[in-house]
Parts: sequence; structure tokens; C-alpha cells
Amino acid sequence: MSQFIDEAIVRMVSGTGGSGAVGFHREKHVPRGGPNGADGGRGGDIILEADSHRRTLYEFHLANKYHADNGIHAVGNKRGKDAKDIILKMPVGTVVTDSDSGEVLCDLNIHGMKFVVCKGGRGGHGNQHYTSSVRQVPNFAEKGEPGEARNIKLELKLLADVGLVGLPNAGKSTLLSMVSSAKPKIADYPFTTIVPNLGVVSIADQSFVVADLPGLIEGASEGIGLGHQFLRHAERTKVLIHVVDCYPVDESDPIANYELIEKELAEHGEGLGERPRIIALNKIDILPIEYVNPLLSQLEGTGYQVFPISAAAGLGLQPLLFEVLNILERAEAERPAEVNLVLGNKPDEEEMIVVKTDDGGWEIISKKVARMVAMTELTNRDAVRYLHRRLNRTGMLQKLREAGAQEGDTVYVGNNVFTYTEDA
Ligand SMILES: Nc1nc2c(ncn2[C@@H]2O[C@H](COP(=O)(O)OP(=O)(O)OP(=O)(O)O)[C@@H](O)[C@H]2O)c(=O)[nH]1
Ligand SMILES: [Mg+2]
Repeated sequence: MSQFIDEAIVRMVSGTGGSGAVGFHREKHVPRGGPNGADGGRGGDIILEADSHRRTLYEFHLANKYHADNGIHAVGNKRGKDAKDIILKMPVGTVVTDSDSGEVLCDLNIHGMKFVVCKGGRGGHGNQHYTSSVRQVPNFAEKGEPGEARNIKLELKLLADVGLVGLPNAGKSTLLSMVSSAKPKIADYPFTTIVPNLGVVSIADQSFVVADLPGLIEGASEGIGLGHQFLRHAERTKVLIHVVDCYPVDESDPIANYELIEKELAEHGEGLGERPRIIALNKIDILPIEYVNPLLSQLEGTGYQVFPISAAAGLGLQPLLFEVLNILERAEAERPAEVNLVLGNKPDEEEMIVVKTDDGGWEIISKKVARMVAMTELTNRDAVRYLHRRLNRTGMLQKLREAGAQEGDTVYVGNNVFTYTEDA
């Protein structure tokens, strides 16, 4: 089967942390007590989780962005609330790539495995953190840490959950074309389908993958026709839909046809004989009901569920699909045990770059510095002074000096403009 890859590109943004507060103890007769401003709440993470109940990336084709909430700002000595994380469940086997850098971030190949794809920003510190011997009444707090924004590519190798089997011309491709957006070749002669087609069926809030297989003929299990080759694909499915033509053009007997295919499936081995299955008695639009009913009762005698349908006219398809879903759910009821495996993002490999700009200024390219600046209340002199000291500790001022920066030069960090000075 040609390799089918389900793919979606989704923008994901985690929440920014809430700001810390500036606050002071209030005591009788003391005009201003010690600082007690609380911390802001954490921004929500975006977490991807492998779930064996999910089969396709269908829902991620529909959504193009997820944005976790921001943390709540602290108020006085009251800590801001943390935001809720967004947990996105996806099929086991989903490969997660940063679509901008092309870097593979994670292979969600075990049920229950979680990956924090965008970490929420931590809450800003309240002013109580900034007391020091020289700064006993800090009048600034820290803003929350920004969330992360990434464009994420999700990729999944699709494996068929459901296989359509039956004689050539039974209407398998027609059925697939009616229940999915797949466009298989359909024609009124046998062996129209020569390679399997896959389609994604979405029903209720679920989805599953259906493979339309080339028609089987007598002797398929011994390698006659193309059948043998394609029965291999049926081996990997969880449910088979056996499509039976109720009124074949060659006037063969539908029941004998049914038995022929069942015999081939059983003789192929590999569990195909015992695979859960549903019988779809197709083309009921061309046969008067009094001829359909006896066929139905005979097929029901097999013990399998039988659904009278017309693939071409779209009759009876919903009940059939719901039963497929039921069987899939049952097959997956014995879910593997939850693993408690949470993978985080690799911390940024920090590399600070100083670039001379066209206007004679300097641009600092560094996530760490950008974060420090974003978390600073730039209108507060004390906060800016504190930032200056922290920047000094990152080695940024040293780098600027080495690059030849002069007192008074312009320094750009993201959208912010500063003036270079050695002295806070
Ligand atoms: N009247 C009627 N014709 C149908 C129905 N379903 C399929 N057909 C016709 O039956 C013929 C065969 O349909 P396909 O869907 O190509 O059959 P298939 O099982 O995929 O055949 P192979 O690919 O050759 O194995 C086409 O002419 C369809 O239009 C139906 O419900 N009613
Ligand atoms: Mg076909």
C-alpha cells in the first residue's frame, strides 16, 4: 500500500505568566511596612498526549491554532492563579516537528506519553523577592514570563483500521467514496481497483481509516489474482466489512459469493478468518425488497451483523459506520496501561549574538535577554536598574564593550530600544 501520511500544521502558543505585584505590609502606626507583593500565576502549557483511542489527525486539520490562557496577575499579597494547561490527544505514532526549523521534537509512540510542546511562562515575582541590603523598599515587581509560540507539524503514518473486502465489482470503492473524501476509481467492471485506497471517515467526534482493497477471487489465498498481495493489508486491520453484491451482473448467487470470500479469508490465515467483521449487503436499490429480505436472513444466520445498504444511493450507511465505531471501541477497550512519561522541551541552547546595525547601534539576539527585558516594567527606574545589573551578569555588557560599543550607543533588544551605559 502506498504510504499514507496524515499531516497537519498547527500554531501553538502557551500562556504568558501573570505579573508579580508590588505590595507592602500594613500595620497600625507604621505608614509603610515591608514588601509583600505576591507572584503572578503560571501561564498554561500546551501538552501533546499519545492516546490509543485516536486514530487520525483529522481534528487538527480543522483547528489551526491553540492558545493556552495566561496566568493571572498577582494583586497585593494575593498570588495570581495558574492557568489551565491545554492537553491535545493524538494518535500513538504521531511525529511532532517544529515546522519552521524542521527539527523533530518528539515521537509520541507509547500510549499515555506526554510532551510539553510549549511551556507556559512562569509568573513574575512580587516585590518581596527584591529586598536586599541596599534596596529595602523595592517598588517594582517582575512581569510574567512570555509563553512560547511555535508552528508545529504533526505527522502520522496511517494504518487502516477497517478493510473492505469482497468480490470484484461488489461496490467497495463506491462505499469508500461515499463515507470519506477519498476518490477511488469506480467502474462497472471487475478489478477496477488495483492498489488499495485509504480514506478517513469521520463520525460523531471520532475518525477511523478505511482501506478499499482490490477485489478477491477464488484462489486468492493461494496467490491467484492480485488478492494474496492485498490480503496482507487486511491483516493489519481491526475490522473487516465484507461487501456482498445482492444482485451481481453475472447472476451468480450472492450467498455462494459470500461463502467463497469467507473461505479465502479463512485459508489466508493470519487471523483473518476470526477478524471481527460486518456484512454489508450492497445495491439494495436495484433489487425488490422481497428478494432482499431472504438474503438478509440467510446472511444473519452467519451470526455476523448484516447491514442492507446502497453505497451508490447512500442508503443505510450511518448505522453501518456506527457499528464499525462500536467494534473499534471494543477492540481498543483493553487499552495499554498508562505510562507516566512526560517529555519536556530541551532548554534553549543559549547563544548571545551582538550585531552591529546599519544606524551604528547594536542588536542583541538572545532569547534569555529578550525574556529578561520582557519581564521588566520598563517605565520603572528601579526595575530598569535591576535589569541592568542582571544583563551585566549575562555577559551582555562585556560583549558589547568587546564589540566596540561606546557610551550612549543605541542597543536593540526585540522591539525595545536602550542606550548603552556602563553605569546603571
Ligand atoms: N445500483 C447500484 N450500483 C452500485 C452500488 N454500489 C456500487 N455500484 C456500482 O457497481 C459497480 C462497481 O462498483 P465499485 O465500487 O467500482 O466496485 P468494487 O468493489 O470497488 O470493484 P473492484 O475494484 O473491481 O473490486 C459500479 O458501476 C458502481 O457504480 C449500489 O449501491 N447500487
Ligand atoms: Mg474498487
